[in-house]
Amino acid sequence: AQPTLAVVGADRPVGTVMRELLSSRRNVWGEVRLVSLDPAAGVSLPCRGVDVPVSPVAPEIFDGVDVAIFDVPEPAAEYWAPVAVERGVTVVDGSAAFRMAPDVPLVVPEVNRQAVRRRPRGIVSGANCTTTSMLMAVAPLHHEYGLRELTLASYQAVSGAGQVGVDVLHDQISKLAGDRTLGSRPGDVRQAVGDDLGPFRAPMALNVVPWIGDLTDGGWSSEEREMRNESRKILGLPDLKVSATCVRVPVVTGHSIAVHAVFGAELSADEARKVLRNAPGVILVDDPEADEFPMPVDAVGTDPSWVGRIRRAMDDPRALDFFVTGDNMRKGSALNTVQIAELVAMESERR
Ligand code: 2RA
Repeated sequence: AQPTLAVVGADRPVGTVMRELLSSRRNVWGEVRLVSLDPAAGVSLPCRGVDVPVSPVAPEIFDGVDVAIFDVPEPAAEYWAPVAVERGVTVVDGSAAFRMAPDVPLVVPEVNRQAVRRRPRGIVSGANCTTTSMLMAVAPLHHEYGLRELTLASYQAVSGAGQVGVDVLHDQISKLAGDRTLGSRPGDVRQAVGDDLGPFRAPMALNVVPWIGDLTDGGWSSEEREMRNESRKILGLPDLKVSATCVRVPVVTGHSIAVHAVFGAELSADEARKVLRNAPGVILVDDPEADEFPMPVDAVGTDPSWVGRIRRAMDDPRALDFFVTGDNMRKGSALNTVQIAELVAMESERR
């Protein structure tokens, strides 16, 4: 019999993308149960061409489920994942709750699919959305040339902060529309935007904000620390040097990363292009003369990581600079977790 899947958080934005993916990918699932954290859930939502009732989360909802994908905030994942595991479910969690636990594999299937096999806690984690898109391009180059160091700057969409982030950006843009004066200094949007900053620390419209997540030791944001720690874990390089600066930009969907990667061997931009052309889940878009660059406007709604602007560093023949963009709602979150769930299902079938 085909395995039973539960989607926990099916009514949230990432859950919505998951339902779209389940409706369009090769179907490996028997029953799909849609689950919400909302105790008043009861609506039906479309999935695989039919309306499926959404049940409020409860221990019994996991009875008979083989795999559960969680797209819920960390505290809810911490509470409900063990409840599901207790009932025999393999949990694929998209939150940061378990990512760095040594007994929980952290998986990007194109990079380290074999890691799903060892999951003593019954939980597999998907990585941070920025890390995932970036590693899709970095990992194939690492496998050929041996990665030594990463210097990263991210340009992250407001949807990474949830639907509220998207709503706040749209509200702020509406307030600014048509106003060419914008306060006493051109470009100073603070007054026009007002106090409603939503989940952000500063205005998002017509601005960039070099802060994502919480403050951690040494002034690093939690997002920057996650990029370092998760890259190390997924690539199996515990000593990899990683420095990231994570920045929120007024883009609705699509996280981008400027990457400076130092390798153990010399490589040319053409050699890198050849590797990336053959890498699964990567699209090479690298023709500046024809205005072809990887950008969120093009990557939104697509599965792969878009890579371009590949240059050999001017001062180091072992280093490359390039730009990566990926849809943070798809490969960054929903798609990656759905792929992991499919891997778990396939592997259980083989056993
Ligand atoms: C962000 N990476 O973009 C995070 C998503 N949780 O805010």
